[in-house]
Formats: sequence, C-alpha cells, structure tokens
Amino acid sequence: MSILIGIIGKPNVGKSTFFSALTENPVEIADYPFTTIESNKGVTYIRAKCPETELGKKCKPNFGKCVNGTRLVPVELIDVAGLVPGAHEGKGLGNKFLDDLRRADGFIQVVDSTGSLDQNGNNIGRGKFDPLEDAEFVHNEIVLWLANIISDGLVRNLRKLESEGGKLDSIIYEKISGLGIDPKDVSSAVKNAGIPSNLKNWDDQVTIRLAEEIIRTSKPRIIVASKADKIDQSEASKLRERNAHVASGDFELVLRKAAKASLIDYFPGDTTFKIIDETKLNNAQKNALNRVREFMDCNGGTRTQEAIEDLVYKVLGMIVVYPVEDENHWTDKNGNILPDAILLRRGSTAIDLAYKVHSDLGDRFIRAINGRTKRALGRDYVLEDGDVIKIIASR
Ligand SMILES: Nc1nc2c(ncn2[C@@H]2O[C@H](COP(=O)(O)OP(=O)(O)OP(=O)(O)O)[C@@H](O)[C@H]2O)c(=O)[nH]1
Ligand SMILES: [Mg+2]
Repeated sequence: MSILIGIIGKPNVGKSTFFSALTENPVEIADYPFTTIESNKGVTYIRAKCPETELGKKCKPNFGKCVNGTRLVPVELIDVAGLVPGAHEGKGLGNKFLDDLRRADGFIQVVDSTGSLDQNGNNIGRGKFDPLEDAEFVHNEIVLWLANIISDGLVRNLRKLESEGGKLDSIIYEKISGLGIDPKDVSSAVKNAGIPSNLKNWDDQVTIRLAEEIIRTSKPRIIVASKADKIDQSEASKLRERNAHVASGDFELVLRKAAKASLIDYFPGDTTFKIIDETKLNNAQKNALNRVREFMDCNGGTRTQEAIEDLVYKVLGMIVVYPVEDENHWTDKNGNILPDAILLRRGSTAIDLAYKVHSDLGDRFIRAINGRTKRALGRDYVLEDGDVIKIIASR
C-alpha cells in the first residue's frame, strides 16, 4: 500500500549506507564496488503533521508511529546493485536487478560528493571525477532498461495495430502495466515522444524517446551527494548550486545507532542531537559525535531524512490523507484514533482514496465525508494535505 522509492547509482557511492541509515536495517557496506548483489528492501518513515493535535487525544497508527504530533508515515525503500555504463548490454551486474525497481514511484540517485570514484566505482583519488557526471549515464541506463521492456514484441504489436486498428496508448500501457505508471502519463508520453505518423517508420530512437518521456514524468529522481562529511563547505555549496542534496548517510547511520543504544536523543531530521549521559561514552564515541555535530551545524543536519521528504513531498507532490470510519471521533470501527496515514499524489480525489484503501471500497463508493467540516463530498472532491475522510460505500 505504501509508496516505493529506489536507491540507485554507480557502485560504491554509498547507496547501502544511505539505505541502512534510513531503514535502520543492517546491510552489507564496504569500500569496494558491487558489495550489494541482491537488492535490500526496507521501510523508512517520513514526517507529517498528525491531526491528533486537533483532537487532544493520542492516535493509534496501524503502521509507523506518532511522536508528539509528528506522524511517521511508512515509505518502502529498495537498495539495488551499482549500475555502470553499458549495464543494459550486460556490463557490471547487467541491469536484471532493475526489474526490482519496476514498482518504484521515484528514485534517489546517490553520487559520491568527494569525486573519488570512476564510473565503475573504483577509487581513482580525491577530486578526480566530477561527482555529478554519473547522473546522466545512470538516467540513460534506466531509460534503456525501459526501452527494452517496451521493445519486447513491439514489432508484432505495431503490425497488429496497423491491420486491426486500436490505440497505441493502450498497447504501450499494457506492455509496462507492471510498472505502476498512471495511464494518463503514458498517454501524454505517447503524445510528446514525436512518434512518426506512419508506424512503419518507428525505429529504436522512437522507443528510446518514448521511454525517456515516461521516466521523466512518472519516475522522478533527486540526486543525493553523499559522503559530504569528507568535503569542504565551498565544494558543498557548488554541489547545492547544481541541485544536489548534500548529505552524509554515514553520519545519519551513526546518529540512528547512537539513539537506538540510548546514548543520544535524536529524532530523524532534527538539526542537532543531545547526549543523554556523557559518562556512558568512550573517547572514540565522543570524537565521532563531535564530528557529526560539526557537520550538522554547517549543513543544518545530516540532510538524509530531508532528502527523502523532499522527493516525496516536493518532487512527487504527495500529500497525506487520514481515512477513518467514524467521522466524529476520527476512529476505525474498533475505536482506534487515526489508524491510517496514506500518501497520495496531489490532485487525487475521494474516489482515488477509496480505491487506495480497498478496491472494493472504490467499487461501492457512494460519497465521502470531511471529518472536519462534516460536509458530504463527491467522488471528484480533490483531497487536501491532512484531510480526515470517511468513505461511505454501499453494502
Ligand atoms: N565518510 C563517509 N563514507 C561513506 C558514506 N556513505 C558510504 N560511505 C562509505 O563508502 C563505502 C561504500 O558504501 P556502500 O554503502 O557500501 O556503497 P554502495 O553504493 O552500496 O556500494 P555497492 O553496493 O558496491 O554498489 C563504504 O566504505 C562506506 O562506509 C558517508 O556518508 N560518509
Ligand atoms: Mg550497496
């Protein structure tokens, strides 16, 4: 039910570290390329303002939790093997593992802010490589992967379309139906990809243009320049100017572990932390935490939590909606307050929410009720961030 974000990038840039920091799952991390072979899957949480504060009562989330009115909404993450140029032709580990990303709603591409790794993830010395250079080839490999999926059986499909008629949009949509892409996005990509009016003139470049359009609109990406604890402020601001999120996955990992061990008070996304009891720390721990604090002071936190929240809220344009069964008490049928927090794209309607909760609820939808105003809402009501909604369905 939750959304899925894929963590991608060339080998050795810090993808698994970033994943582990966000999900608190221990995974293999090492300073050489292709440490990760099988994908790692986990759950992270993004912050939202919980309507419980308006009720003055504690909510009871089915998933995630709520801390002082900050609701933690689950988001699935998947960390895959490193991508190298030519992966679609089988270079490196090839791109078979990209199939694990089929259902992804968006991507976080991790790059190495220190510019020390060549395209295959081998260390060639500090600053020898433009940290953002991989952005383009990684994007191309994803596009070529999708183009391969579209190409499969395409000649036959196009021939059939010419002889029997039908809609190109529907054919393309069917081919990529496992990718969780909105049919509207497919139609607009078909429109914008410069498809020749005579389908006999369709060549590989057309397929690539179509794949590019689809990826651009339906699988957006942000760039995270990680390992930023190893660069100076002028390098960091240059990367920021080029739209990268400058972050340290490693420092976030340190903070999460220290918080779990009750050594510090730290809430993911905070711009600082508090040591609980100085006497419990050895010198190495004190030094490590001092370095983390210095980084946070300069950068406004480790910027790890912020990166994923930026992708979900700003780039993907998601809002959080709270479906309830009792519009007066904001509970489910067992009396649990605000049990679910659901992420939906901005512009989603009451009927979209009904289908997201349960396909049956969508099929039997009669109307919705706004939990705040108690007004009846039709199926086309456009949801707002933080809405509390009851759905009324036929029996
Ligand atoms: N200083 C610092 N080191 C980091 C950071 N993130 C990762 N590293 C180090 O970089 C190396 C590679 O990290 P991984 O997380 O395994 O990288 P990956 O991208 O998953 O690598 P592959 O699975 O091989 O593609 C390890 O030695 C990490 O400890 C960071 O934010 N700061
Ligand atoms: Mg890895």
